[in-house]
Amino acid sequence: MKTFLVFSFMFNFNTLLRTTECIETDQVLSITPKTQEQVDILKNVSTQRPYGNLLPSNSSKRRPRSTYSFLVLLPNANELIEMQMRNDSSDPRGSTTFYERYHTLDDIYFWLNRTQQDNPSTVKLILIGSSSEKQPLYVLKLSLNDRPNKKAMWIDCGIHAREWISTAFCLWFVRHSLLFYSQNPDITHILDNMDVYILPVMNPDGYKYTWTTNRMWRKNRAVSKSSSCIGVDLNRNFDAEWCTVGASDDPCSEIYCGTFPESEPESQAVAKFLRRHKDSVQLYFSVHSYSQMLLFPYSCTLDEADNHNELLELAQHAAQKIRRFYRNTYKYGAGAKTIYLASGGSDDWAYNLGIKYSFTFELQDSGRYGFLLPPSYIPQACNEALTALKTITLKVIEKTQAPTGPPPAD
Ligand code: DDK
Ligand code: ZN
Repeated sequence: MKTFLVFSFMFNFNTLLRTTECIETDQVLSITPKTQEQVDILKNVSTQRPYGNLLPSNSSKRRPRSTYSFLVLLPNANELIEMQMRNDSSDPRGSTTFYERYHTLDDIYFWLNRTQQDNPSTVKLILIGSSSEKQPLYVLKLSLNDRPNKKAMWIDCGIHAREWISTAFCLWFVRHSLLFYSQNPDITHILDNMDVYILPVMNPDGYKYTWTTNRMWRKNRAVSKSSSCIGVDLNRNFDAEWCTVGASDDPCSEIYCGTFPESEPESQAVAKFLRRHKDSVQLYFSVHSYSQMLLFPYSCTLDEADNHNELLELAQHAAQKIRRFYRNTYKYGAGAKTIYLASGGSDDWAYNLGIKYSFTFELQDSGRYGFLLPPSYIPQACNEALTALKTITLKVIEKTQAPTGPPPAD
């Protein structure tokens, strides 16, 4: 087992853990993770980035979950993880709703069916494919009227398994749409003019694995032919400068691009669906966490997209709204310059397909809890993303669609 020597300036102790005793900076800690999960958690907190690359990965076999041999960081992480898996009956607040909690994959499948059954005229369930472990990939289609030639938007969540707030957002969005259509003018205007395709869990195998085995898992669970390492990063598997920058051809890497573009059934299902619907789909949203950013193409190159300025303006407006309503800061810009160069991403691919309004949202937080965002943060995190999504979509409708009301009299 490796022992890592980690300088504490890599950690943001002050903001990372509220309940911990004060720790002096510039202290050298000796940390011995005992399981792969602990290694992954260390990477999470040490780099403050959606994927870690400072610490070497340790390929030793997983041992049963045990107490950690170093103080401060991980005892609390275990508690955090437990808290997130709690359901209502053990929730001390008692009154939280379904949408203010995280859910298992089985719960989400149940919710999908239930949502369709309760709203038979407005919600359709579309099976677009299945995962490597043969879990179904369901898209919800929200269609609140049957105007001919209606445009549509796409939203996917849960490309990355550990980004639980992302999947929580997709559920939140559906609830908001069904509950506030004809009450809230923004969502009403959006749904009057657009259908919505929502994929709440693009990576069901990985998501399940984060509930059963390793909370910090990112990739899918595909078995490799050339290695004993598992999983492809689905957000490096799309056909956009595939595997050139910010991606790895090593199956053991967290950003493994797979064997060829769309080699994975999950990314292939999404790509096929969007190719089939590209004439109607005007907007693409992919929801991730964490780091509070509104990103748009390109991430796979430093070149600017054709409509860079338009996208920048849309993202800027959205970030301003979040700041005004929720007093929270989101960075915005082209992916390559705002977060990092990364090829094979779904947003760049969708953009090149012709969906000129293509965004990746990185939701809360900015590193304190990282992927382990407590459930009590779900409402604000989702409302921030909802505000951004609505702001952008309303402007796109305004720019691209003729007014729907009766034609003005001469
Ligand atoms: O996939 C990533 O590493 C993050 C989300 Se965790 C997004 C990077 C920018 C968009 C890539 N197309
Ligand atoms: Zn992600």
